Amino acid sequence: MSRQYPPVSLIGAPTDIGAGHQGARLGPEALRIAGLGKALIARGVDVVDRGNLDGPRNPWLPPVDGYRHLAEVVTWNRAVMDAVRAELREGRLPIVLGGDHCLGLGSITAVARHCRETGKQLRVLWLDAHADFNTSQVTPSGNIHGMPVSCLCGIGPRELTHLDGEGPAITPDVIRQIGIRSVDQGEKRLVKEHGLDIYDMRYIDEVGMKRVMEEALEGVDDNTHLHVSFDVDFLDPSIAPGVGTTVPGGPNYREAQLVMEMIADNGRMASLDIVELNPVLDKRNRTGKLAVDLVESLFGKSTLMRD
Ligand code: EXY
Ligand code: MN
Ligand code: MN
Ligand code: MN
Repeated sequence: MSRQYPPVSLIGAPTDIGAGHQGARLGPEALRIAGLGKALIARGVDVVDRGNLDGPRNPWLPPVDGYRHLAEVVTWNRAVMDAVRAELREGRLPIVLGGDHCLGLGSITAVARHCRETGKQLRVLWLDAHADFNTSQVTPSGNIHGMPVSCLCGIGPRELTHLDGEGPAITPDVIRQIGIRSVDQGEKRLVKEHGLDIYDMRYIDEVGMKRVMEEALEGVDDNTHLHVSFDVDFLDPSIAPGVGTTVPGGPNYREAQLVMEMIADNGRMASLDIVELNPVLDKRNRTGKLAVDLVESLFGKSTLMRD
């Protein structure tokens, strides 16, 4: 028998407001067309698609004081935060369909607050090629999708570090980053300074994905809310070309599959982001379909019955 999952709500956030390429705003539709909802229903999950959130269009302007589109990023993230909060309060498992990764800010701010209110411990798995720990001083681009982790940890503009008016959502010890292989020069210094737990590709190559996941999931128990923030550029570009910021040398299909299966076996995932899918850069929605396939594994699909 497959495990019982809480009811799932799909929340589309069609924006590329934090990205350096346009097209991720089409991500929610690409995931729907790839069959995300149906695949979960086939796994026995109760799924409601809440449709898409509304927000400002992408004005496609250059950065101001180190940030591109800061006001619009704040508006989108408030909408995501409110939507995720509402679902968690109803005991549902929100899946944010991005959209670019700046949306992890709204999503995780809501999750962190829910954890404070319910007395749960929070663990965030950040599956990504990038550390997303830039600041306005060190960013090479001004794109805020390169900054959500630092903002969540309280480093950034007040509008983002205090999105819910309460203060930084998390401390760095809550996060485990997996698949990292692109960290900018100034960003490197910052991640060291703040002690981020990074399982980069070199470490994955040396010890193997199984051990990496055992370490990343250590201590995730019944009192833990596990949030998975899945940036599709985590995957090797040879299998996932449909993203704006490809970086070679990422996890292959089997490694990615194992990541998802081990999260499913752990059984504590209570919220999820799927971000950075850019169908404009994809080939026949191949990356969208792969993301759906991996989400099926996250929800317990495995070759053999293991439970
Ligand atoms: N580190 C680069 C920057 O800050 O511009 C690239 C960031 C890409 C972020 C993608 C979503 O993970
Ligand atoms: Mn809950
Ligand atoms: Mn990212
Ligand atoms: Mn990334």
